Amino acid sequence: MKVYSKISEIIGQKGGAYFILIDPDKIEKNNIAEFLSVCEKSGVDGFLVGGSLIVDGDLEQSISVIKKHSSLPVIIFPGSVSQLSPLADAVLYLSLISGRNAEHLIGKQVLAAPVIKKFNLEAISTGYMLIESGKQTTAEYISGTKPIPRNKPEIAAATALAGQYLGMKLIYLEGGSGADLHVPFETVNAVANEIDVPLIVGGGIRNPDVARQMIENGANIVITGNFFENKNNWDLIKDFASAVHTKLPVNV
Ligand code: 1GP
Repeated sequence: MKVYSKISEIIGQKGGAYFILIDPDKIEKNNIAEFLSVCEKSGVDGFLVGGSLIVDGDLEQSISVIKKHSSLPVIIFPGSVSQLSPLADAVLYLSLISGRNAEHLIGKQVLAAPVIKKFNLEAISTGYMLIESGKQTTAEYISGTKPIPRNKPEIAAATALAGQYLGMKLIYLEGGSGADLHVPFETVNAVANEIDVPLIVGGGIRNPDVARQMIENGANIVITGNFFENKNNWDLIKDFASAVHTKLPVNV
C-alpha cells in the first residue's frame, strides 16, 4: 500500500495519525534502537526524517538505522534537495506556499523531481505553510520567507485552499521546530474548515493535551520532534499517541 493511502487509512481508523520527526543531527547512535522500540510499542504511526539545516548528521544513515529497527513508515521531510534517499518510503514534496520565494515554491522542486523519479520514491505533494510562532525559526530564516501572522487565520485558510486547488494532497501548518508557540487552535480550525485534504500540524507541541486539541480543531496528523530528543520525556510518547488517536480507547 502506498504511504499516502496508509496515512488516510490510519486517520480513518484511529481518528488521527501521530508522527515523530527525527533530526539526523540529533540522532544518538547509542539509544536510537531503544527509542524506536518505545515508539513502536507506544503507538506512533511513523517517522519524518529531515531538517531545515543538517550540519553533522547523515540522512541516509539515519533512515537506514530507522528501517533496521522499525517497520513503521519513514517519510523524508526535506530541508534541501540533498535530503533525498531511495531508502525512505516516501517524501513530502513540499512547496512553501506561505512564502513568496520562487526557489521554495518551485525552484527546488524542479531540481528534486528527477532524483525522486530515479529513486522511485513516492512523492506526496504538500502545501507547506509557516505560521508565526514567537521568535524567528530556522525554517523562516533559511527559507527567507515571512510566516503568516498568528492573528490572521483567514489568510492561512485561503492559502491552504489555494494549495488544495493546485492539487496538493496534504497541507502542513508549521510553527517551526522548537517554536515558542504552537500553531494557534483558531488557525488550525479555520484551515480545517476550508479544506478537504488531510491537515498536518507541527512545531512547538510539547504536551499531549495540545496534541489532542489540534485533532479536536480539525488537524489529522500531529508531528512532534524536539520534545523526545530528551530521553526523560519518552514515557509520554504513548500519551501523545493516545491523545491523537481519538477513535481508540485511551492508551491503546
Ligand atoms: C518541525 O513540526 C516539526 O517541522 C516538529 O517541531 O520539534 O517543535 O516538535 P518540534
